[in-house]
Amino acid sequence: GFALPGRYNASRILFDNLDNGNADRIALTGPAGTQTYRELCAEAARWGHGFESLGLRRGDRILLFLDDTPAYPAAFFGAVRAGFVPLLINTLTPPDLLQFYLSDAGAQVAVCDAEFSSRFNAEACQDTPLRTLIVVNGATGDHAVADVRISGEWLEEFATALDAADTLRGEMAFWMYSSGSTGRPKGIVHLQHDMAYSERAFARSVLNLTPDDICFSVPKIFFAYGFGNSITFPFSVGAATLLLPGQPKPAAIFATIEQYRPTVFFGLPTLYTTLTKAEGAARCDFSSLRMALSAAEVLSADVFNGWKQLTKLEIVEGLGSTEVLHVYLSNRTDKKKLGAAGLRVPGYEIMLRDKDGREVGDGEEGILWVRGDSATPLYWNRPDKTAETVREDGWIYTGDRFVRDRDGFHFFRGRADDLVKISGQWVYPLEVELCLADHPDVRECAVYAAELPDRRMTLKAVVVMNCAGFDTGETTRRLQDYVKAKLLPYKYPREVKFIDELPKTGTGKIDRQAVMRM
Ligand code: 3SK
Repeated sequence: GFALPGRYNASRILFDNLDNGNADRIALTGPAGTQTYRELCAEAARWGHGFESLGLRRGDRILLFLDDTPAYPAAFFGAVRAGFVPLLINTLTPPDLLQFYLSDAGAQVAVCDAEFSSRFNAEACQDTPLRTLIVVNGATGDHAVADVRISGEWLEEFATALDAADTLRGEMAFWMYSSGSTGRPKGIVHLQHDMAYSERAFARSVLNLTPDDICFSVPKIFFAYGFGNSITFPFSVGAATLLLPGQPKPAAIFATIEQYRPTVFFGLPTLYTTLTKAEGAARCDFSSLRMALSAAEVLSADVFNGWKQLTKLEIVEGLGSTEVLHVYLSNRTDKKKLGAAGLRVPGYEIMLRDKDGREVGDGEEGILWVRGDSATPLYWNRPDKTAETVREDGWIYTGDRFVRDRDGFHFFRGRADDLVKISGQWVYPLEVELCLADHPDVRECAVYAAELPDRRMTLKAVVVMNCAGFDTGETTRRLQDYVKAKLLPYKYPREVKFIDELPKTGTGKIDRQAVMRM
C-alpha cells in the first residue's frame, strides 16, 4: 500500500497546490472557463462555508448533479473539505431515479446545473429530505424545491479560505452510484484516502503526469473513470484539466483539442470509433497529445489501428471499476499487448479463481478478484450486495472472467453473470427485455448481448408485435425511446428485429440459443 497519515482529508489533493509552488499554475481550462489553483481553492473554500451555513453536520450527503464545468471540482472539494460527503450523479438520471438517490442517501442539499434543474420536479423530490437546491451556471428553471440559491450571488458572501475538517483517512469521503441491474443502484462508498491511493497506484505508474500536462477526459467527472482522469490525477501533480461541458460531439472535441492543446487524452472504444470515422477527423491537429488512454470496454485491433493511423498514438488500454475507483489492470506505453486489459497496476493484488475459489494458473480461465486500499468497503445500506462483492480481507469479486498469459497480461473472456458493458456502461439484457415486454404493443420479446466484429458488445432485441402492418423503422425508434425513458438513456436495444413468433424450447421457454442465431 501507500502510506497516508491517519488524519487525512481528500481535499488535500487540490489544496496542497497552494503550498507547493503551483498556486498560480492553471488548474482548469476549457470553454467553461480557466482558473488557477489559487482561484479554484478560493472557490472551493466558499462552497465549503456555504454548505456549512446550511446547517449540515459532518458526514451529511450532498447530491451533485453537474456537468463538467469549474463548478464541479469547486463544489466537490468544498464539500469534502468541510467534512460533507458529495454524491456524484449521472446527469442523464431521470426524476424517478433521482428520487431514489435523494432518499437512499438522505441528501438534504443538492447542487445542479441550471439546465438540469427541472429534473428536481415533484416526482424527484417527493418523500425525500431534500430542502435546498443550489443552481450553478445560470438561473433556475422549473423545479419543486422551495429553498433555491443561485451559486454566483450566494457564494459571494463566504470566505475564500477554509481549514480542512479533521477527518480520518478511513472516513467516508464521497459516493458514486452503480448504474444498477434489475435491482436498485447501489451507493458505492469511497473513503478519504481512496483518491490519493488510485493516483499513486495508476497515475504514477502509467500516466507519469508532470505539472506541464493538460488532461482531457471525454468521459465525464460523474463516472469514476472521468473523475480520476479530470480531477484526481491532474490536481495531484499541479497539472491542468480541460473540461468540456455538453454532449461530446466529435466537432466539439476536435475544436477543443486544437484550441486548448491537451497532452493526455482519455476515451473509450466507442468514442475512439466515432472520432476516427467523424467528419473533420483527418483535418484535426492532434500534435499536442502525447498519450491516449482507454478503459471500460475491450479495445479492438481495428479501433487501435484506426486511431494510430489518425493520430500516430497507440492507445493504452486499462480496466478498472467504480468499486475500486479507477484502473487496476493496464498496459503501459512501453509494455503492451493488443487485446489485453494489461498488467497488474502496482498497489493492487490480482487473483484469478475458479468457481470453487481455487486460484488458477497462467493460461487458465478464472474470475478476477482484486484488492487494494482504494476499494470500497461497502455499498450503502446494502449488506446483502456488499457481502456478494466485498469478500474476506477486502478482496473484491469482479465477476469478470479472465485469462492471464505467462507475461502477466490479462485477457477478458466475458462475465460470470450476464451483465454486459454497452458503450462503456453496465446493462443487464434481462432488465431491458422485461421493460420492452411491458410495452402495450409488444406481445413477446427477447433481448441479448452480441459481440460486434470489432469486439465491442451491443444489445439486440427480437420482438413479436401485437399488431401487423407497422413501419419497422418508426416502430424500432418508438420501442427504443420507450425503454430509454423507462430505464436509462443508454439501456436500449441498438438493433430490433421483428418476427412472427419467438422460437421456444420443449418446455415452452424462449429458446435463447435459437434467438441469438436469428
Ligand atoms: O470500466 C472501467 O474500466 C473503469 C475504469 C476506471 C474507473 C471506473 C471504471 C468503471
